[in-house]
Amino acid sequence: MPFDDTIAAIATPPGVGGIGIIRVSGPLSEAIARLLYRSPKGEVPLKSHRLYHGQIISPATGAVLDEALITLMRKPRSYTGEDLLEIQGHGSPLILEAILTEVIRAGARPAAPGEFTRRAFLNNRIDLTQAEALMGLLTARTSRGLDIAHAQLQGALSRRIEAFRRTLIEILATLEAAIDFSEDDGGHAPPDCAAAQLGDVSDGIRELLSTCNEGVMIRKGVSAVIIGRANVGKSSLLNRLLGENRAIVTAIPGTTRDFIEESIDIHGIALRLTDTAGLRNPDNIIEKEGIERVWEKLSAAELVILVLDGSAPLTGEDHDILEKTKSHNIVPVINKADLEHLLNDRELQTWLPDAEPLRISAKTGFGIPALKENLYRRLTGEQAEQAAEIVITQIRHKTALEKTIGHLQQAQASLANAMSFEFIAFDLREALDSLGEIVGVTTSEDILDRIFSTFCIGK
Ligand SMILES: Nc1nc2c(ncn2[C@@H]2O[C@H](COP(=O)(O)OP(=O)(O)OP(=O)(O)O)[C@@H](O)[C@H]2O)c(=O)[nH]1
Ligand SMILES: [Mg+2]
Repeated sequence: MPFDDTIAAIATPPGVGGIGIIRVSGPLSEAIARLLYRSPKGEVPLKSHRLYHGQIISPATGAVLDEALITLMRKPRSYTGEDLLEIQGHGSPLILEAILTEVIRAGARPAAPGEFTRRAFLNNRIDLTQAEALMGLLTARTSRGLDIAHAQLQGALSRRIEAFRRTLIEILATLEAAIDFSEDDGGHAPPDCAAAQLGDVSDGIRELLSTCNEGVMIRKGVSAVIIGRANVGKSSLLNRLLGENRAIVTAIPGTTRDFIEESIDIHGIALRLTDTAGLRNPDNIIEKEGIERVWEKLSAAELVILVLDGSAPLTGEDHDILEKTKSHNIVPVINKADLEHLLNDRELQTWLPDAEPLRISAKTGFGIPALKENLYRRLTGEQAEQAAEIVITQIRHKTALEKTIGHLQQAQASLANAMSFEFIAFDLREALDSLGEIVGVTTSEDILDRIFSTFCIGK
């Protein structure tokens, strides 16, 4: 889809850097390069995909804006599939703004968020899953998240979806031939292999769907709040999980007041941990404020790590916390396992009949690996760690796959009941459309708007 306008943006992050890059894409790219670029050698041919050193000037005044490197990548071999100009200048916000202003004066317009990638998609350089993978690469929180985004960018998910689509198209072709055939002579021969093929596609899609829960967590991370009464060892636990002395730990109850947030990587899931103020009858207004905020934080957390002190009996404060966290997704832990166990397990069991609290020691590290495993299992369900290379990370993909399964079930039922082939063919076409939404063959404008608006400007 050729665009007749030219877009431009600063592609490097705001602030001071070693270099800064301005990207220009569209039919005016070469003209803009010729207008703003001065080579020390005089007139140069501006060959495609070559780096040229020289000056960027203001055409109106002749003033030198920067010493820079420029590359012109002629279509179709460019990121966007259009003529693309990259100007590498010094990473000064003022210089980059000045160059961008001249680029715009020369006829380009400021690019919208994600517009370069949107053009890459619309010019068939990449499909939609690859565009989403680019975003995944930029925002990955763990190395596993990065691996998944890389695989998706390389087309792993697209190839899987395309394989499903090819099989469905094959079945559809067989059915359509059979429809024509039955019109000719009234024969009605159901293709034997269609049911088996449909079953295979459904199984494959279900397998992909089974990765989604974990995939979304890998992409977005999960929030967990550490709560408990004062002095039970919440900050010590945060430090132990992080492997560094991030939070202040003292023997004085009421040490922590503000939230302290840090992330840890649990099998590729970024768990955002928040250490909180100990919940008790506050000593003063500062502590009171801290405690009130804990209850607010609790309501937004996906996971609650409830810390109890194993070296003391449960207190009224513990009871209060146990009561208030009943409806939350809690992982109870009994800390200070290195000390004599004075907590009444029976009493605790009446509060937590379904849970088996882990005994840990934030001080010695005892039980910490088991706690991490426990957190991971709590998040992903009982399923084993997904080793799958292709992991679904977008709810958008999940929804489309579920719709596909629905249509396939319908088609399978029609086939089993020897319904007319037209019915089966109808459902197969619907299934194909749903699969097509994932890669972008059949995706509406507003979905594209939603996807690309999450990108940064210049991407
Ligand atoms: N023996 C032992 N002491 C611990 C353990 N964990 C924490 N402590 C001690 O318990 C005291 C309180 O620890 P913190 O980590 O500050 O406890 P907290 O729950 O964050 O306390 P507040 O911020 O006041 O609510 C400190 O003296 C720690 O050294 C443990 O596993 N074993
Ligand atoms: Mg603390």
